[in-house]
Amino acid sequence: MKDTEKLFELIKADAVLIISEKNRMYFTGFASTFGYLVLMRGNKNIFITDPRYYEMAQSLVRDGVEVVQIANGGAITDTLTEIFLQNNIAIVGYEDTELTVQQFTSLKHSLSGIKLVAVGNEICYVRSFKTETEIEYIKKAQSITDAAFTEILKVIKPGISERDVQVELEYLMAKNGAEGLAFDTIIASGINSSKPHAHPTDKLIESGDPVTMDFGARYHGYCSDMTRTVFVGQPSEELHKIYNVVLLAQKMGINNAYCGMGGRELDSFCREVIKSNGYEKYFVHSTGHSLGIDIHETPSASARSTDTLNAKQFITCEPGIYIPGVGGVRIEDLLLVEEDGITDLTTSDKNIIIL
Ligand SMILES: [Mn+2]
Repeated sequence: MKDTEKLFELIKADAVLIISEKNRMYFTGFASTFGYLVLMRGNKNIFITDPRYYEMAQSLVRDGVEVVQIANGGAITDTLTEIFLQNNIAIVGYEDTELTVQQFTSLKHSLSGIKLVAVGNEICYVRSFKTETEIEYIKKAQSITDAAFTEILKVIKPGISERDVQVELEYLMAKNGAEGLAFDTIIASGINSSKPHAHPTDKLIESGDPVTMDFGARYHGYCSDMTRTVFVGQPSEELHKIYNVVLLAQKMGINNAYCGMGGRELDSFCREVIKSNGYEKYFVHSTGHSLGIDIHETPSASARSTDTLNAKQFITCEPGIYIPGVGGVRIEDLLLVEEDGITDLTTSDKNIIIL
């Protein structure tokens, strides 16, 4: 659990209490719907869970995590208080980015002798640096996504509905090894494609339609994310032009990306191309985000980002242009930042595809 050492370097607390499902999964390597994890300095970590998970957790948690079963009928806070007392814990970090107000209030009430300090952002920061295993999971998730894209191209034709494309695409990801979805699949055709996060509808795809597909697979709990806009039959001159501008913007971002650059800098490489072609007001979202257990993690690439893109971090590059009543185009690749450069993990073709 090297990550806990990194975390304790950033915070002033004797222990950190992890309650959220995703952070528990991150620090224990074990997925469960119930549990409390106490991280302590010196790589002493205690995972408290109930009989549904106790036996399984013992064999599946990472090294350095002791599994404790909550006393039958006992309150979790009694177990926590005991652990804090035994280990001379006076200051406890909590996940301010994850807890509900109710959870926080109840924690504050039941752990009255303990000083609680917010450490949510520091946890996000530690999670943003991926281990080799996490990188492998994300690469695999992305390769599943690319494989599904190749196969869905055979399915898309005039007369098929957006919903049917969604279902087929999700099936293809599952067939290629996805254990689930990274997020709700976006399929937007024709003028629906001007809505960046459109939900798939029963609309039938017609000749000349752009079809934007934004989708991702989950593998060992880790996400992938990619977007392609393809055309069914010849697009209008305007949509063809928009496609070329978005493609140029995306390539400008990827080709100029480097380890240590600002997220804002990556955004501006893409945004400038769109701006110089007169479409600035139609690029209505940021350029990219990282991912991991969550589909959106830090760092981010936007005009307001203060993040740096460091080695072992991911970033998507996904500029888009959306014109209401006309349609939209988005192209998204997933990039891995490493000391010696950037790797584009998305292998699918992005030259204009006309089916
Ligand atoms: Mn994305």
